[in-house]
Amino acid sequence: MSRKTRYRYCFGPWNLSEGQDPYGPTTRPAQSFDWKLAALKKLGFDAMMFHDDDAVPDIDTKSEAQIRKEARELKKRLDGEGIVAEMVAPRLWFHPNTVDGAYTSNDKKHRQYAIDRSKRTLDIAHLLGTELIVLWLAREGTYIREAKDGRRSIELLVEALDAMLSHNPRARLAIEPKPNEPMDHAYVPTIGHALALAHLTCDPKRVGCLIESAHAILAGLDPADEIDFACSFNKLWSVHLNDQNGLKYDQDRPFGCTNLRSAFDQVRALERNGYGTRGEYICFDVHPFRTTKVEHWTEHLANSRRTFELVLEKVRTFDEKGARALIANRDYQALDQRVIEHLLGK
Ligand code: XUL
Ligand code: MN
Repeated sequence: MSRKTRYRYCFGPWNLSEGQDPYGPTTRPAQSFDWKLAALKKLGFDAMMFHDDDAVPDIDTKSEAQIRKEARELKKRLDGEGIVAEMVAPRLWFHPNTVDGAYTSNDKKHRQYAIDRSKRTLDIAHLLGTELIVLWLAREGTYIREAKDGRRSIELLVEALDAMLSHNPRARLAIEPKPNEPMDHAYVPTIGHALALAHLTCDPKRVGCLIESAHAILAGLDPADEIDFACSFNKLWSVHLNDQNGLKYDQDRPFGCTNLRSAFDQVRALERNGYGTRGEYICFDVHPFRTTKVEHWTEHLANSRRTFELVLEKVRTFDEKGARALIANRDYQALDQRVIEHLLGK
């Protein structure tokens, strides 16, 4: 049992976002990386997660030597602050070369760009002291299904993963599936797809996954079941806990704010699987509401962590023995009510 796991917490610089949406500009002024790092420390978080260009801004304009130099400097800064780099993810959805997808672009030169940039991401991660690479396959899919050959796209994804696995024999690739947005349909929409894809690569043991609550909900799945599924393969290497109100755009709401019972089930699944005991972090991929004032800018992160800890208390005080007795008697009606009343403090 992992009853005494001391969870460690993480977020990324993009989680202190400025409020822009497709219909309107920012509502808070841009802040520097230093400000964000100071906020992370002040909130008492343990680690930061990075996109490659969070770690090395304007990465496409820099030489390999310069990228390495800046990554080393960042590592020193993080060490000085006592903050760990949890993972690095290649941001393969901004650059003009990724308009038609990155690894599955129909243009060979653009596919090469994506692979080269991913290799730089592995180098940066290594210099930051982590071998964990997160792959959110943002534009690997289509807007128009006939525009790409689905089977060929899977081959191209495997080629890209193999190139990364060979580039650094210690790197571990955690695929973060999401079923849609920005694409109409993504090629790797669920954890099942991610783990099946792992088995086509040259080193399946080093290809695992990251579960984001909102992405599972967008796929019509229960995030707690996704957690159990991934853990059955020992492949849950990171999580992006957050919340999502139905099948809409990806909302990245504070953890537990929409569905407390689902939050309970997710934390219970993490506990039962011993998540966090092998160095995994609780990462919150949450954003402030657009309406959030500057003076309240970090509260969605503090609140997500506070909710996690309160829900954890509920998980640890749930009458598991009583629940097992109800299950043995197939009295799921009573079990249902017991969970509700436990969450309501009765
Ligand atoms: C997108 C998303 C990303 C990844 C990191 O929906 O969740 O922020 O977590 O690239
Ligand atoms: Mn995420």
